[in-house]
Amino acid sequence: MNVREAAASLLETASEREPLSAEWADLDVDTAYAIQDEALRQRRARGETLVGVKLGLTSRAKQQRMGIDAPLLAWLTDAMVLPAGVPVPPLIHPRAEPELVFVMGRRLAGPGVTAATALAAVDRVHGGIEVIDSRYADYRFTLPDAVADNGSSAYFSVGPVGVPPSSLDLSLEAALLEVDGQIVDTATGAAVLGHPAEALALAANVLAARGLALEPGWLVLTGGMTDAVPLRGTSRVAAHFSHLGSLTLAT
Ligand code: OOG
Ligand code: MG
Repeated sequence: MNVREAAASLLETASEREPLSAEWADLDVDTAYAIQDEALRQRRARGETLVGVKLGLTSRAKQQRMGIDAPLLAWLTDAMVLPAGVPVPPLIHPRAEPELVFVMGRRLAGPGVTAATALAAVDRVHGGIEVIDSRYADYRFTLPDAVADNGSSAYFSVGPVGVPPSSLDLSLEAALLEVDGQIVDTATGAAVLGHPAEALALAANVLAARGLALEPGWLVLTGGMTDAVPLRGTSRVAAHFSHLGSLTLAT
């Protein structure tokens, strides 16, 4: 199997499959990012538009659940946007997680980007919910597997309230995750690498190593603040933020 075939096969996957590393034993992180980039190329060839990036595995809750202690980066396209009021389409084994979402005002290029310089390039911050859906059985994967699978990306929804990041202390911004009327988990922005701006800086610095930058208007999902909740058997999941409003997904 080569990079192009791996990307095409992951893009086509509509039910649980074995991890890529089961058949590609020496798959490394760099090759996995090449597969992710090739999958983006194939998505664009079928008409999707790049709208930004997401970070994954930036909180301890997520790292512990997945057994991986390093963050990852993945691509977001317009086909992954779930507009308000649209129910989550059928997926393999979807899970939802609350995230803080930046909208870039200016281009942000690494290396050497700090949390402070990163925040200065942001136009506004929103609350959001990401719906992940690993193509791998039981979400069992290595870091290269998850990178090749574009960070388990499926859909995401951005809440209606956006404010300049300077108007809030994002490390203290709280999210309550509600499933069918029960609060099942809570976290603040500090769960994300100490401050979500650290995740933004990381994204700029990791992209710089590949000759890329965060572009004006891009969305940046900074990573699940809490553990993700399975959507099977649920009918409604909501995230309530302390200053960034609420959003609800019908599941
Ligand atoms: C990998 C994707 C992680 C996040 O926010 O941590 C992610 C996974 O958990 O399947 O999107
Ligand atoms: Mg996520």
